Amino acid sequence: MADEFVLLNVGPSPFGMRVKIALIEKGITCEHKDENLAAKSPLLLQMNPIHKKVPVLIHNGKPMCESLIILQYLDEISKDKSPLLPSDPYQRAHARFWGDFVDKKIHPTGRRMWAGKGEDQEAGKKELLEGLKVMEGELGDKPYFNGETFGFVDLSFVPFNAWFYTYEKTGDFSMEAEFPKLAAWGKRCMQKESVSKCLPDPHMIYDYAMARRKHI
Ligand code: GS8
Repeated sequence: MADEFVLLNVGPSPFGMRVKIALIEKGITCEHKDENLAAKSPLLLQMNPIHKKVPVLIHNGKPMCESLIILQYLDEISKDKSPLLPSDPYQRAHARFWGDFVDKKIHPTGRRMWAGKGEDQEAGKKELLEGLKVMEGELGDKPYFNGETFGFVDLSFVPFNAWFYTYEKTGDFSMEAEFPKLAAWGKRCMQKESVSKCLPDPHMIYDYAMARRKHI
């Protein structure tokens, strides 16, 4: 019997986008089920009873949670097709470090900025810009974070390319002017079909963020 994959997700989730891109990179066919986070399905609550969050990837009935862990799982079960993590153990640890940095220093600070107000928003902006500066330094003059090929760190970070517009609008700065290497990297990644297929229109993300903001 063929392997069965089901992804529980919501469209604007940068974490879900990671998994969608990885599935395409790995050539894995998957059923997609959209969740409503305001009324979570019994399936989501059953599959991710601890965090109750998306994405959840269900492989032959067995759930996996946490996007970076899901990416590593997909890489392990499909090693030969579009490898995501480098083969060298030190380089693998290095890539995991940067994926974790995105989760700790980009996503929460960006959210604090677009969802926050006043001093909180300013503090979020300051931290986000610091985080983006560090990412720009890590990318340097390489085409991708790992060097010549799209890999784990690119995949962890690229969904935020769809969020950059929201960051620019709510933080009143320009990615192109402040972080030209990241802006060019984002465009480079968008040339990959797996990425352009999975990243929503940045204006849609902005509308979603502004609508959410009213309820936070
Ligand atoms: C984060 C998942 C998450 O925050 C990962 O998969 O990498 N560390 C996890 N998911 C959000 C949607 S995206 O903002 C979520 O499911 N939120 C529902 C809730 O908090 O109730």
